Amino acid sequence: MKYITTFIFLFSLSISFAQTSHTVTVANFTFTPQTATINVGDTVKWNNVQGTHNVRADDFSFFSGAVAPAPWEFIHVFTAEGNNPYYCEPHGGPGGSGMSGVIVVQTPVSVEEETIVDEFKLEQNYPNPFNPSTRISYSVPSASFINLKVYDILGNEVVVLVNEEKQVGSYEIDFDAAELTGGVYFYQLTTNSFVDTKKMILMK
Ligand SMILES: [Cu+2]
Repeated sequence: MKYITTFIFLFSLSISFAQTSHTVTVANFTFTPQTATINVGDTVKWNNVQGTHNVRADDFSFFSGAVAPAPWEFIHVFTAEGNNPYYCEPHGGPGGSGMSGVIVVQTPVSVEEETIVDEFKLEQNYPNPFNPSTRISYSVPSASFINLKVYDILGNEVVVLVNEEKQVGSYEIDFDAAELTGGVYFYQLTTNSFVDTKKMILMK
């Protein structure tokens, strides 16, 4: 007896890179939040609401300009991974001293989803043993031409139960063996990518 089992998997890979804008509030000699963690491509807006300040990266990769009284906004887009320490020139210094902050830029985490679509399945008939009829169930994961036949113990074809295109779904079919002699029979489900055979016993 030959069993071939084919599983069909559908892998859907979705990666989202949502660009987000983050705000750092500048007030009371403090940047809030002091450490902001963002994704590559995100924007940070410093919003000075109180006092006279500026924003300058330790490495000078971004700079709001000369110290100026509130209100003002400064926007910078971060396009590379890494830590970006910065400070306010009159009230802080490089390396995190005084009025300072850090923008931590990360690569967005990709979201990977795996969906397993149902597989072809041929169930054991019920009841089994049986007399004179039994029910055979099978599942179709994608529209397919389905062939379901019954054979006797010698491999002779006894009856064709299904021989047609079926849509996705679960199916049942009754096999009536009133005309047959008792003994072992096989039923086989065949598609272009799947074959399975099971044994059933007609008790008379
Ligand atoms: Cu300041």
